[in-house]
Amino acid sequence: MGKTALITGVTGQDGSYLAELLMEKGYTVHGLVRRSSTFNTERIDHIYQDPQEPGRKLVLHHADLSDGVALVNLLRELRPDEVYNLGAQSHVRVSFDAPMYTADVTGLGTLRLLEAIRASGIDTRIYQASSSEMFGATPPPQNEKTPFHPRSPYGCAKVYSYWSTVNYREAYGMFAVNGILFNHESPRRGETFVTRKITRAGARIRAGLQDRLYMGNLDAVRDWGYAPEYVESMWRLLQRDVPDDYVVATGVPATVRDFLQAAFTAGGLDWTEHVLFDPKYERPSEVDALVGDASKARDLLGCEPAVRWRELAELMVEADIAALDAELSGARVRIDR
Ligand code: NAP
Ligand code: F7E
Repeated sequence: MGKTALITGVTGQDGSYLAELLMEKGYTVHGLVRRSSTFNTERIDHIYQDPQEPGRKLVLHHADLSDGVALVNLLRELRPDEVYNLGAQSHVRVSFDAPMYTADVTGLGTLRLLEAIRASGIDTRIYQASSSEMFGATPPPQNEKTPFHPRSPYGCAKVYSYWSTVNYREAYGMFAVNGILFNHESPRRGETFVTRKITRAGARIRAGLQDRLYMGNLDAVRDWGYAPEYVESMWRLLQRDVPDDYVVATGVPATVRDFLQAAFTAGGLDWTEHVLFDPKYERPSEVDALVGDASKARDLLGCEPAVRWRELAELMVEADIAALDAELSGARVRIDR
């Protein structure tokens, strides 16, 4: 019998890659989907299986991280071997506009899930999607021993979730682990995160559909990796004999300006002719620099991300150009990278 996994946030960037990976490994994957008035399954449409299909490997369930009772019921019914908690209000800028909602879903949502596991009495392993945003103002390089100093409601909510996960491990002996992942991107990245905003705009400017791109702080330093490689690390974290927390990162810094220049150059454009500043995209408190020291994950898990930020910029621009060409020619666009 193959293993069973439950993924919260299965419709997100990481959830979609993780579902693919686990299905390839023979898992039956259950995905938690929140109700929406429009379809929100675009990233997993290519692996979707109809309920009538015999022996299907991907099963979707309507629930929400704000609904603790639904989580208990789901866990009791499914009894998964592994739970990946990827669901979150994950946008840092938006978390300043919706701090309570972010605290509820990104912070308390994790506690609800941990309690649901405890209340349902099942024996399962849980992965918590912790974030480099927890380090915030603490200068790089950041590793598992670096003190947290979050700079946004999102960062604060993730710190709460991190410590709740550690607490359930210590208090109840639960196999609960934190992956402290630095920024990771892909052609499936949400359109309002900086990398995708840049590569999508590059494709549209190249096609003559827009001329300007308004942006915030170009001096911020990030450590950008490739999402499909990072979801492999999530799985590896749950296969260890002993539960523990790990940083996952490339260790290679770049500014937003570096990424912008690389992406626009790959699209045959000069970014200085198109980019304008709009303070609307600045944050009330910024995280200036995140650069990870992932030596523990490299030594103990064998995680060594290969794709660096420049290659990532190029592959994301290429994907956005191809998607736009397909859209303009009326072909159905499939996000399969
Ligand atoms: P994402 O693309 O924004 O996906 C977030 C997922 O959470 C989506 O499936 C979303 O559903 C779901 N969600 C939102 N609110 C929910 C709720 N109330 N109940 C249940 N599900 C809800 O994020 P991602 O980039 O894949 O990141 C995955 C996780 O890793 C997140 O927890 C994020 O905070 C964390 N993380 C991300 C990065 C990164 O660089 N990508 C780095 C460190 C940590 P809809 O599709 O319906 O919106
Ligand atoms: O911003 C600057 C912005 O929104 C990166 C999430 O996945 O990674 C992500 O959080 C940087 C910031 O990602 C614009 O000020 C400039 O310094 O792409 P981002 P993030 O805030 O780093 C962490 C690890 C997570 O856990 C989060 O879930 O880019 N920036 N101009 C801009 N950012 C945006 N979004 N838009 C701009 O126009």
